Amino acid sequence: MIELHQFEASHYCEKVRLILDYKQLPYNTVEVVPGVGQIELYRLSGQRQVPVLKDGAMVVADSTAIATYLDETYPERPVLPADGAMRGLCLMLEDWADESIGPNARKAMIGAFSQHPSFRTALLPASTPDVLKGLVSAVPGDLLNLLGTGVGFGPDDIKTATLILQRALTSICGVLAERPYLVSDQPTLADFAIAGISMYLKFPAQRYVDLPEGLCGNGVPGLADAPEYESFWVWRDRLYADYRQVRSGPPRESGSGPVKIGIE
Ligand SMILES: N[C@@H](CCC(=O)N[C@@H](CS)C(=O)NCC(=O)O)C(=O)O
Repeated sequence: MIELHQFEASHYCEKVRLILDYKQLPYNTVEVVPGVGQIELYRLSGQRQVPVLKDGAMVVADSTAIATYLDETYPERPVLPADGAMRGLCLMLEDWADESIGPNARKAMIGAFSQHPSFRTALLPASTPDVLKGLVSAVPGDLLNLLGTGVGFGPDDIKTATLILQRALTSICGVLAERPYLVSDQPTLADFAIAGISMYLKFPAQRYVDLPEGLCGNGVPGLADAPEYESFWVWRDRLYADYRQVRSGPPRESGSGPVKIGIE
C-alpha cells in the first residue's frame, strides 16, 4: 500500500492527496510530527520536508516529483498532459501556485485569523479549557497585527498578498470562463495544485481534510465570499465533489495533535 508521509494541513500534501484520489489509488497517511518526526523523515528520504511518498521500496520527496512518479508508475488518469505545450503550461501554473498563490494565501489566512476571533479559536485543540479559548479570541486583532509585523505578516504584507490573490483569482476565473479546467478538458496537476492551496482561502464545506470541524466552509472574507470569484469556488467545489474522497473516520480529536499550517 502506498504511504504518504505528510502534514494534514499542508497544501503540498493536499495536492498529492487530490492526485492519489483522482487516480483512485488507495493509500495510508503517516502524520509527521513537526520537529522530532522530521528526523525520521530525513532517514527515510534524505530531506526533512513533507510530502514524501513511499511506494514499496521507492521513496519520493517533493509534490511535483511525486506527481511525475505517479504518472509514470500508474499512467491511468494522467495529471501531466502528453502534449508538450500543454505540459509546459501545466507545470508553469503549478509553479505559480506553489511560489505565489501559496505564500500569499497563507498571509491572507493569517490576516483573517487576526481579524476574526471565531476563525482563530476554531484551530485550537478541543481539549483547550474554555477560559484559554476566551483569552485567544480576546487577543485584539491590533496586537496580532503588531506581532505579525516584521516577519512578513504585518498589515501591509497582508494587504499586498490580498491584492496579488485578487488578481490571481480574476485570471483563473477568466480561464474558467473558457474551459472546465485550467489547462484542458480534464483536470491536470495545475488544477490539483491550485485547488489544494485554495483551502487556505476557504476550507471545503465537507471533511475532506482532517482539520477541526469549526474550520469547514470558513474562509478569508472578501476572497471566499466575493461574487466576482464565484466561478473559482464552483470549480474548486466541483473538483472536490467529483474526485476527492471525504474522510470516513471520526472527526478529528482536535486535542490530539498540533495543526501545522505550513507557514515558513
Ligand atoms: N517543494 C516542496 C515543498 C514542500 C514544503 O514546503 N513542505 C513544508 C510543509 S507545507 C514542510 O515540510 N515544511 C517543514 C520544514 O521545512 O521543515 C514540495 O512541492 O513538496
